[in-house]
Amino acid sequence: MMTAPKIDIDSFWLPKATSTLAGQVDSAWNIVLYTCIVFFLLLMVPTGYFLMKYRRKKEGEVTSAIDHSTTIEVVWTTIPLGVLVVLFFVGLTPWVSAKVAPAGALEINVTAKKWNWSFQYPDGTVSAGKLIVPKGKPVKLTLSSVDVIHSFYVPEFRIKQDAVPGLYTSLWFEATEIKDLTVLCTEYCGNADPCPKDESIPCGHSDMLATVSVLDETKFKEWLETGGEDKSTPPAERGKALFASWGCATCHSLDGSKATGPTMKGLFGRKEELADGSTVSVDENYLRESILVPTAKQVKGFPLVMPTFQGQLKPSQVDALIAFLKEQK
Ligand code: HEC
Ligand SMILES: [Cu+2]
Repeated sequence: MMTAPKIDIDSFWLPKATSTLAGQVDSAWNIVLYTCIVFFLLLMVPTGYFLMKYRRKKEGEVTSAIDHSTTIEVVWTTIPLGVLVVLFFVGLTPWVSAKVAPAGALEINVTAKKWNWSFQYPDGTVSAGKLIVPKGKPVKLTLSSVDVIHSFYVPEFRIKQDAVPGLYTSLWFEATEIKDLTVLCTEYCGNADPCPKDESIPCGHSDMLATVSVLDETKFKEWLETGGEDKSTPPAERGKALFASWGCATCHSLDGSKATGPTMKGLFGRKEELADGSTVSVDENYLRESILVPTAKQVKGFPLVMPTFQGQLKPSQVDALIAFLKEQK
């Protein structure tokens, strides 16, 4: 299990709201909740009272038989109907605002897969596990999934939307505070089985966490220009982070154990047996090709299930991954 996200609670039960939509969602929630509480009490308190007052007090007592009252029926039909019609519109208004993104919103494609999120920007920059957005600008997310249904949820923004394979869904938000928040996958499902022994490797929807970093506009532009690369960290270290955030670790172990794919332990320099009977020695070119065109050479004993990372990872990210893989002795 990954560590549970820390969420600031500043009202009685809701996490601190930090999007422009959140106010509307919270008022709708409060109106529905308090209406329900009022009606619950209106029904339950008299029920309790009548139970006491009209209980059978002595053996053989017979209740008076009232079988019809048009007035009461009209009252208990029209009042709830009126209340429900009002509640419908109370819910519809924020729902419509949450569905329709303002023109000129920054469009980001979100791809969900077992068990991580990646975010693609209009200029082609792809960021895995980290959604970077500017403060005070509308952002439209278009979601899709490559495998099963996932559900994108940022409690502080009060937005949630399923990511469905073969379908695009969307939502939008405008962040109001410079802050790091957590994206949760709220798809209600058990964990994958079997899970890797290393508990820091995400396994299951409940482990599918990502970060939303809200930056001010200049910092955001800087980040986008450099493609989110922090050049001050050594490549192997960046590679390590990429290996985790791009989900390589779900299929490749670092400790020699066999998973969906071959282990990365001792990979560099070894002679790899391929499915067609030939062998190849693992060098930088082989690693690069394995990441970008996994179907080019199939390792003996493994299925061709690795997704291609061509067009997703930048050349410098592939270099960083290779630097990291070379260190797995
Ligand atoms: C869905 C599972 C899966 C994911 C995710 C995955 N791989 Fe693979 N990978 C495989 C399988 C299976 C093979 C062996 C079959 C083949 O050659 O395509 C493989 C082969 C490789 C090889 C060649 C290994 C060898 O022993 O010769 C390398 C290198 C590699 N993957 C790196 C990566 C990196 C880096 C990532 C993340 C960016 C990644 N893989 C993500 C399943 C996966
Ligand atoms: Cu999920």
